Amino acid sequence: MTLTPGVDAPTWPVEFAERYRAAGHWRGETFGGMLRERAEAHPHHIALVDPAPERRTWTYRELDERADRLAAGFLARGIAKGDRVVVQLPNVGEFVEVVFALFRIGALPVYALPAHRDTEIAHFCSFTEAVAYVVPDLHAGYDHRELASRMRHRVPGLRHVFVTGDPGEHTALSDVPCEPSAPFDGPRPHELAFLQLSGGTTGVSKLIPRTHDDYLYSLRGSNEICGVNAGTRFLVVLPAAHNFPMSSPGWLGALYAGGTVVLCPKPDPDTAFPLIARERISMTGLVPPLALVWTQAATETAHDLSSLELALVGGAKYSEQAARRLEPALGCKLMQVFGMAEGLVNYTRLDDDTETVVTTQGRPISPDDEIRVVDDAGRDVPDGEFGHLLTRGPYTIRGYWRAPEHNRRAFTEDGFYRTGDIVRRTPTGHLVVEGRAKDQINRGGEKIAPEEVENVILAHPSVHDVSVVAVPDAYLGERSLAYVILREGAEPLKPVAVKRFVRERGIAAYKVPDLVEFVDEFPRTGVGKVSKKHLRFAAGQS
Ligand code: OOB
Repeated sequence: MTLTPGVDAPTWPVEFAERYRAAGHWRGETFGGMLRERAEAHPHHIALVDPAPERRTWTYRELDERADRLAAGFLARGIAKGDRVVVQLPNVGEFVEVVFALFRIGALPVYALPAHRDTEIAHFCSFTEAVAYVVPDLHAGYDHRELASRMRHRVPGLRHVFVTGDPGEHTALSDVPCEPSAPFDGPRPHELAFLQLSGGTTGVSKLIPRTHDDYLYSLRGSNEICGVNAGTRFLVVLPAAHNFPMSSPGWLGALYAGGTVVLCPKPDPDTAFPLIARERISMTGLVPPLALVWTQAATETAHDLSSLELALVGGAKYSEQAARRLEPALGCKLMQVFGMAEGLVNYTRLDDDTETVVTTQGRPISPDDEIRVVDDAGRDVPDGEFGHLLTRGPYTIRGYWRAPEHNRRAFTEDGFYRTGDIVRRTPTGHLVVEGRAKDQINRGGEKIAPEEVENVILAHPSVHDVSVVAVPDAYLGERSLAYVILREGAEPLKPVAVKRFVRERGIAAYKVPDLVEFVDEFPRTGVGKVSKKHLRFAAGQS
C-alpha cells in the first residue's frame, strides 16, 4: 500500500515545499540512497559498533549490503512499500540494519521504546495496522517473544514477528535476509520515512509522520551545528529509537556524515565510561538526570574520557547549576538541546559564551524555522516575556498521522505547531524553557501523558476517580503522583497496590506513578473540571 504524505497526514502546502527546496533544505535524498552513497564513498570505514556481548562492527559497505539483503528478505515475505512495521529493539546493531532495510523498501518503521508493554504496543500495532513487529528475545530480563505472542492474538493484521536471538515460536531475524533479486521501487524523498512517537498529552501516543526530505535536512543542520564529520565517533547512550539520540545529531546524523556510531547497551557510567575510553568516543547525547550522574562519576573515574569533545544535554530542563558543572567534570564542551519529535530542534552553539550555554536551551537549526511566542489569546509577546511557543518550518510536521481532530487543536490554521511549551526568547534569539502548558509529565526526559495512566488506574474496581500530576524532583526534574479517590465503601488500598495494578495492566514501567496519595475530593476549576494546577501546587508543597 503506497502512502502519500497528504493523505494519511497533512503535509506542507506546495508553496512552502517549493520554498524549502529552493533554499536547498530539501535536497531530494532518501535514507536508503544516503547509505548507498556513503558505502560507495568509503566502503571500508567503520559505520557501526555493537560492543556487547562480543564486539561486532559493520563497515559502510557491510551495513549497506546487509540492508539490501534484509530488504530483499522482508519483500519476499510480503512486506511492501507503505507497510508499517513496529520496531522495538534496544541499542543493538540489528536495530540499524532493520530500519535501513525498511527505509530501502519504503516500509515505515514505527519506533517503539524497549520499555513499552502490551498497552502501548497493541495501540501502535492496531492503530498503524502494522504487518510486522520486530523484537529482541529477552531484554533487561523481559521476554519480548511472549509480548509478541499476545500481540499476534490481539491484532489480527499482524502477520510477522521477527526476533533477534532465539525466536521461540516466531521467525528469527537472522533467517530473513536473502539475495536481492529484481530491483524494486523505493520511496521518493517527499514520502514518509517513519512514524516517530509523540510524548503525548492525551490517552494514547500520537504518531509523527516524518519524510525523508525533512528529517535529512534536520540531520544536515544538526551536523553542521555540532561539527559532526567522518571522524566523529558518536556514542548512543539513550534508547536509539528516541528522536534525540537518533537525530540530534544522533546516530543517523553520524551516519549521514560518514562517521562511526557506537551503541551503548546501558547508560550508566560503569558501562559507558569504559566504552568511551576504548572506542575513543568524541560525542554523545544525555538527558539531564544522566548528565548529573555522569558529572558526579567523572570526578572519580579511572577511565580516560579525554576523547570526548561534546556532550549534548536535552529532553528536559537542565538546571543552570548542573550545566555549569558538566564541562569541568567531563572535560568536554556542553551543548543544550531543546527539541521535539514533531520537528523543531534548538541548540546552543559551539561559539556561544558560557553564560548562554548554561542559561538557555539554544536557538533553532534553520533560518526558516518560524518561531512565535504568544499569550493565551494568541497575540505575540515581546522578547523577554513568557508565552506559548508555536513553530512552523522545513522539518516540523503539519499534522499527526491519522488524527484530524487532534490536529485541529494541536496546530493553528496557518500550520504552526502548538508545542505546549512556555518559553521566552532572548535578544539573540535563544529560547529559555520556562515551563509547560500541556498536560504532560517530563520524568527526566521520559514523557508521560497523565490521561493514559489515569485511564489505567480508573479500571481498578475500588477507584472512583484519579488525577495524575507532576511533582518536582531534585534528580529527575519531575516525578508522577496519582491522587486517588476511592469508591464509597471500598476496602482501603495501599499505594503499592495501585502501582502493582498499573504495572500488571501492561504499561511501560516509567509510567507507573512514583507516588500515590488518597484524597476525598479534588480541587475544581470554576467550570467544575479537576484543577490540575491546584493539584500540582498542592503536590509541590508536600
Ligand atoms: C525530545 O523530544 P520529545 O518529543 O520526547 O519531547 C519534546 C518535549 C518538548 O516539547 C519539551 O516539553 C521537552 O520535551 N524538552 C525540553 C528540552 N528538550 C525537550 N524541556 C526543557 N529543556 C529542554 N532542553 O525530548 C527531544 C527531541 C530532540 C532533541 C532533544 C530532545
